[in-house]
Amino acid sequence: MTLNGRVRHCRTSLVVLLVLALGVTLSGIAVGAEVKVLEDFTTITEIDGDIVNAAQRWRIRSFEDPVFTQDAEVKASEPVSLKVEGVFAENSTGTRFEIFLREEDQDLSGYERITVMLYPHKEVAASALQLRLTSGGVRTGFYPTTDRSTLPAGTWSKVTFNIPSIGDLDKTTLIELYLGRGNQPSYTFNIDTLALEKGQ
Ligand SMILES: [Ca+2]
Repeated sequence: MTLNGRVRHCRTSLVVLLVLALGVTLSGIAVGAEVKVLEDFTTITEIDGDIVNAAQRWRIRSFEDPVFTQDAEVKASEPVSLKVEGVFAENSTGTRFEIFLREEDQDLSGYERITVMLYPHKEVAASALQLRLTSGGVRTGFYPTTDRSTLPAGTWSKVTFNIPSIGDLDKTTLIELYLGRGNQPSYTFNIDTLALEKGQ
């Protein structure tokens, strides 16, 4: 190889390396969802009856004598999760959380998924979980999880709901999270890390 040939060869190799490095960097940027955590129960300021005030304001419905505990042992994210124990109200088909979003968290525009971490103490079918939103005063229908499996007892599962297309999502005031009762008279679960996601 001539001197010129070697120089050309080196330049070509350098260009190939740069292109490869750029490709790896770009793929690194493309991989990994963008996540905005709405709730991790780091700051629980009040537990009062069926209400929990944390980053968002949570109210549980159709669940008799709910007991809420800050659980530092079982948690998906530090320092605690919220443990929920209760009895399904008579004739109810299940229970639901009404999650009232703080004003600064009401813009869901551009997000694709709502995710939440659940730790059921008895296994639960993913089909028992549903979600609906109220945005700009418009309430959606029920949306299923993207999962079709069973959430096993005694472990954390990430539950995903695709955000419904109901037009403008910049004033989403309420997320409702439903848990069907199945044939259970009572139920215990831990809940943590409610988040918005976009990208893969
Ligand atoms: Ca947490």
